[in-house]
Amino acid sequence: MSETPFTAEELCHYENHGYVVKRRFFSQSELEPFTKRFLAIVNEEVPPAPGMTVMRDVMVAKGAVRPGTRAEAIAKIQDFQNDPVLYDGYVKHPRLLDGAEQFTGPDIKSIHTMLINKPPGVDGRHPLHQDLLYFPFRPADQIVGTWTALERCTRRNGCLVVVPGTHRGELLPHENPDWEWLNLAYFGAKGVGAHPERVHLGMEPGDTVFFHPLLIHGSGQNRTEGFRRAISAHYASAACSFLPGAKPIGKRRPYLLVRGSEHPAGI
Ligand SMILES: O=C(O)CCC(=O)C(=O)O
Repeated sequence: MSETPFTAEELCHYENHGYVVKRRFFSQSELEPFTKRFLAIVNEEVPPAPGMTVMRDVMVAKGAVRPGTRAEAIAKIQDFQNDPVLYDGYVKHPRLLDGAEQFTGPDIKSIHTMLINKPPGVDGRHPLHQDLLYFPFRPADQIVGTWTALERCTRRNGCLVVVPGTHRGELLPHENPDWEWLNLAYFGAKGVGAHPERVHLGMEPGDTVFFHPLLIHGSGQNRTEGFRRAISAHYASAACSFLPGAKPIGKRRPYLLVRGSEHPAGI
């Protein structure tokens, strides 16, 4: 097993609360290529890699907001497994994999990738939800998400919000909340709303949260003039098994081995 980047207290925090924040896990110079690459893609200086989705914010797509720049139009890019700057630079970063390995074990697959761009001037909220909804395999304890702040994230610009301890519950049914503006596939856990025990995770650039796929989390509106950006990946043990009747999401979102060995009966 690789060396863990976590202290015993940090692991205990993850176990009890369902997440742990590692401060300054990436340096500013390590983050810069990710923001630059994102801007190059949205400004059409670099074509999106095969399989990548560049998603516009719903308010822009529906004409309710006229963005001043291309970057102001975009909610996120996802599935960047064919973009070497983002995938090799972030998802395959040995430090991040050492962290993920603590939860997945030694044989690690990357299962989802995103760079979330919360521009000023749109609603952009992400309702409280559980990411396990998107992963048709188990056990949940061998899946982990990582989310790294590319900017300072505060309550004012829509930082990540978590409900500690909810990783010990079940996967809840999800639905579209009754909001006027909701980005595509931003489902919320049914009946959760603005949970009274939610905690706002203020983060500095490079701070990285590792979180359990059952942890209820989301994010608020960006009420500043600047952008709130983060890069995120999910990992699972290659030994996870598909739920009965479930299938991989296909070529579009391949589960790719990033450390260790394949498991013939695994994902
Ligand atoms: O970065 C955000 O605003 C929230 C992202 C998130 O929770 C998700 O995409 O599952």
